[in-house]
Amino acid sequence: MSTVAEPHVGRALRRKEDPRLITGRARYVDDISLPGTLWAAFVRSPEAHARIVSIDTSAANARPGVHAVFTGKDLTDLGGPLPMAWVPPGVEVKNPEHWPLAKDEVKHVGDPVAMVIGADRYEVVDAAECVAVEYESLPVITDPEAALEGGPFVHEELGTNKVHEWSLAGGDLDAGFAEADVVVERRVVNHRTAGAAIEPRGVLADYRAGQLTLWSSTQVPHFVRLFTAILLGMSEERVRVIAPEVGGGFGSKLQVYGEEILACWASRKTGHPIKWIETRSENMAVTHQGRDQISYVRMGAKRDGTVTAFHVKIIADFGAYNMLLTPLIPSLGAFVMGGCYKIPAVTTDIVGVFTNKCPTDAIRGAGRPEATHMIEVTLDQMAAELGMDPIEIRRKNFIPPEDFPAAVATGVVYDSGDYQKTLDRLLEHVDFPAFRREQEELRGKGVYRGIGLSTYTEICGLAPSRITGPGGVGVQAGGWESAMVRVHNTGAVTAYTGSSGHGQGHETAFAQIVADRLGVDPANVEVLHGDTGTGPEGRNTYGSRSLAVGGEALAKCATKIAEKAKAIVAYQLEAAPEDIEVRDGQFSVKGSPDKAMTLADIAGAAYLNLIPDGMEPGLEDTTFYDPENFVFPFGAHACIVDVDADTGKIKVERYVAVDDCGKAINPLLIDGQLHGGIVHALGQALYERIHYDEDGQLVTGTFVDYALPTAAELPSFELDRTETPSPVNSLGAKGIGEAGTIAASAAVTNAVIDALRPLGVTYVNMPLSPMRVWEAIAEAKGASPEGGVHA
Ligand code: MCN
Repeated sequence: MSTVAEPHVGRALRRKEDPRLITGRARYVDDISLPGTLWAAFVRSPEAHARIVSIDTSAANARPGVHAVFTGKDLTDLGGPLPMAWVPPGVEVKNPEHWPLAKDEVKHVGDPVAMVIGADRYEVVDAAECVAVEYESLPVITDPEAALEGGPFVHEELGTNKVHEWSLAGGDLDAGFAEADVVVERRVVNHRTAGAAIEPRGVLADYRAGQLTLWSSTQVPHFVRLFTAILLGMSEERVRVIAPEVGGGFGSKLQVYGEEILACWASRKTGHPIKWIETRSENMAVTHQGRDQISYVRMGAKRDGTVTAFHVKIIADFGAYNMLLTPLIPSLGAFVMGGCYKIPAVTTDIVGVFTNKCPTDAIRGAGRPEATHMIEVTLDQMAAELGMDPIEIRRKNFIPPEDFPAAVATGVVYDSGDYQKTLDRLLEHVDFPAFRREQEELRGKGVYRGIGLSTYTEICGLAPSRITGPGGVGVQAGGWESAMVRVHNTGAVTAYTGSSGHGQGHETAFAQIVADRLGVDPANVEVLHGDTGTGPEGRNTYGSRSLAVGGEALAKCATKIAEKAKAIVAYQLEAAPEDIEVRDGQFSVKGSPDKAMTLADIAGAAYLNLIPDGMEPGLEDTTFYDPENFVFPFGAHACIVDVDADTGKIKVERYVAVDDCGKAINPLLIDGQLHGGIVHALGQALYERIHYDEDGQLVTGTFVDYALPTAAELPSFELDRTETPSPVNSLGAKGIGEAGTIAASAAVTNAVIDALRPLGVTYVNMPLSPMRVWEAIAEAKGASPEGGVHA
């Protein structure tokens, strides 16, 4: 008796991409060499705000091997400044020109003023140091709240530092607060972070015979192609952008960078391929940064813990310019500002501000970690105020499972959810009553142990054009994804996706999806991505969209092929197409497993035209998929910390996470994404901080000052999953790429506050550095000699 093979979807297959990555066989931009390549180096501003009085390039030009030195004044044939693609209807967004080489003024440290082109990688760096730039210093502003009050202005001609105002309101806020017995207000700081990918950015541009090829370490090759074509005045199909192996992006490579445009422009100008590889120092100073929000939050609740209203005012520090999506980022959080709770009135008011710092834009989570931090930390504050257990206040307010699909106050419809279930599962791993007993005992010994929860939901699968289009996501608003599946004569399959993975493992999970539909082994499915020249138009990778949108596009495409294959098999074996099933790696007739064809047999028939009359030969297809809705993953995380009350040092003892991303395609990939995501957020909360001094100088510009966590700092995470399928796509899947980052900063912050309550600490903002925590303890002692708990 034949055993039916298990589907590949749902299995923890090892990553197909890993052998080449861990044996040094992968090809990054810096591994690619073209004959005749010239190197680029940039002269960057040491000043945070200054007028460019003069630039003397003569000494640099005179150096051996230097071919050219370009400044902003040379960019006369560039089609315009760098793009900003969020144009929400009815909202005025101030968008001063942002040229890839500053023309008259520099606005932040690292703003490029000249580009040196030469034959040797190291020579150009030396030559860049010979470019003499005379600056006239201008006043600097780095504090976003002060910047809103008045000058100095980053862009003097605007007469303000305010970029825009944007609000999302649902429900009657006044009524909600009027109904509340208790109102909690806090100032929540979400400090600035770096993407800090392992591979810094890099570009290699080759313009020849009217065709341009750009290799770039980017998450978004199709966006880069579009804007490169526009700015260079080229027809888009003449531009090919290839993202070869990309060593991580974490949002920081969701951008159209000046260096990409300049390399292309200079290649056309000089007739040589142009290459530039970012240094780590440049990466820290000029690759876009993230977060940097100061928020004033207000939550109202009844005595029994029912939350009646939530109001958030966000001051978002955009740095010196708008980049591709800068003003959109805080808005992404607004859609889920009610979290997984049934809050009748939720309002988010956002104001964007220019300061003399590197611009901010999407960093993993992009607006949603900030929103979750606000809700989850404030909910704990409310619980403390009401003398309620943090678990109970959550249970009280969860949207119940029977409400799904659930229309929430912010206007979006959560696709599916069972928040109670993930929390219950979490509590199977973490015995709260036992923890409280242990905590009490330890306090007696002077050990301050705390536990923090974060029960979150997020919005991802960024796509639905019907929503993102009217929302103003610029020229590339169409939020669909494309897929192409080609079955070769041999029965091997090539699957192309318009998403552009850069560490997530698409080649493995997407192969599993296609394999199941076509009855082949995932090893025989090669997944191609990241090259605008090899497949249809695409929308790339960000916003945890690739699986739910790109994976579904591939599923649909493979299903079309399977349908055609069934028709061919039916014709060949004289059966009805509806009687053909994919089983045990073959297309067989139901009830007669011996009457079967392999995919290779079917492809052979398709290419030899041994197919029904009127059917097109060949076995390949293309699909564009635009979902009806976003998807809303969720989960319950708990963090346990010990805080050294003498030094403020925090040790994470345990981190337990139960997540639900709908149907799991590959649990191993999901765990990997969660590991990275949780580390990202714990890193921000505990160690990482981009800090500028009052003069706009970057203080944390190296990995010595910008402390990325390592395995030594953190415990092994304990992960579990529930599966609540999404009704939005046939896979039932939601995204997971950002979930850990979205959940974790609140869990650790709540844990630290929980640990320090006996010392009188009731609230503390990130970064939870030893100094900050020690100060919070000292302040609490000073404010309350008895060490009581403050409201
Ligand atoms: N997956 C799965 N089953 C699901 C959901 C996802 O097996 N139900 C798998 C997917 O097949 C994919 C991975 O998990 O291999 C993540 O899928 P998805 O949630 O769709 O997210 P994206 O692939 O769109 O990745 C984007 C997301 C973002 S926005 C950032 S930022 C980020 C991240 O993923 N940057 C990363 N993860 C990263 N991981 C690495 N290694 N490097 C980065 O730069």
